[in-house]
Amino acid sequence: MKSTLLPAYAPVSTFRSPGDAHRTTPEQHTLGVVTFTDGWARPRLRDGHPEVGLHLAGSSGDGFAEVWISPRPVTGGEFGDITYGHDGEYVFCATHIPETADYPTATETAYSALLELLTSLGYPQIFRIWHYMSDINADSPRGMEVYREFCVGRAKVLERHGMSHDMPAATVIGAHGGGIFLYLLACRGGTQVNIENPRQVPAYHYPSKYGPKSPNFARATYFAPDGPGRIFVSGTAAILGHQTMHHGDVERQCRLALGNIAQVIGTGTLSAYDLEPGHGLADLDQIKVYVRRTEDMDRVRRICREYFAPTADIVFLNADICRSDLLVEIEGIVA
Ligand code: 3HB
Repeated sequence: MKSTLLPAYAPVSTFRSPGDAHRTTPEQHTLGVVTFTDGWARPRLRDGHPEVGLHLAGSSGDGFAEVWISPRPVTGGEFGDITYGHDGEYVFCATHIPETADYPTATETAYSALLELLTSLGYPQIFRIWHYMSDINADSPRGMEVYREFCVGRAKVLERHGMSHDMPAATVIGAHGGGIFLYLLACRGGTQVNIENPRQVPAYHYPSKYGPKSPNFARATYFAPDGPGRIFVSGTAAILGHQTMHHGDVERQCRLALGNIAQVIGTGTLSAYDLEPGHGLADLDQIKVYVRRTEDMDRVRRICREYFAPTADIVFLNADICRSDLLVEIEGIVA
């Protein structure tokens, strides 16, 4: 018998031009919009759903919009600094931490508020989360890298909630201004499996040389409503074990990042979680490729074309990455 707790559809995103981001039809409602352009904007409600603007330079001049759509009517709301849209099965939440000298405390406050909201709205299960932060590799006034300070604040909240090892696929990547922007997708229920890469040490167990608190995320998350599942692949880079490989060599870093994704979504890894079938890189869609140095963009684009389906939604963005020795990071979704 089917469980009535399971949602009947999986949330879908499309990449559109920013001008087209708010188009809806009677069958297609908007759960949330994230624009990637040459300026940032705090999360706000627009036409009844959340919209947040990230400053990331893309390969095309006008930028793009990541639009999360739902077949159901969406109710928008605000809770402190959080803007959200929900449809009875899923919620999209976005929040913003302005630039501050104290990211650990500000991150702790923001994460606590998010968890409180998700509990009170009744969507406790987070299955994908994204963070974009300015000055990600810069030192704070305390002399710690901004990314590491963010990890400290995040870890504190998750430890308190007993969720340290329970987090889903994530991205933490640089942005060109504005502090930290965070958005996530959560649901009431559904089958969720957080997946690790056998070639990589789980981020939870990174040694302290990468920061006083380890990052809290899985390499990918399989999420299945009452229907076919999808795999949300985290921001993935040239890391084996816990070490950055191929310093300074963008081509080899890019190929290793692609290899890591192939490993995570392939039959060998998924079968260990009783998930099937396995997938290949040609099955990845809604792909974001983050490239640290603008001069590497064309090279990375050429390499990615060898592996991804020509029909896939794919964008190339100029962004800093959580370790200063990483030159490329790639994320996507297998539908
Ligand atoms: C994270 O700290 O959650 C994270 C960082 C990344 C990629 C994915 C997740 O660089």
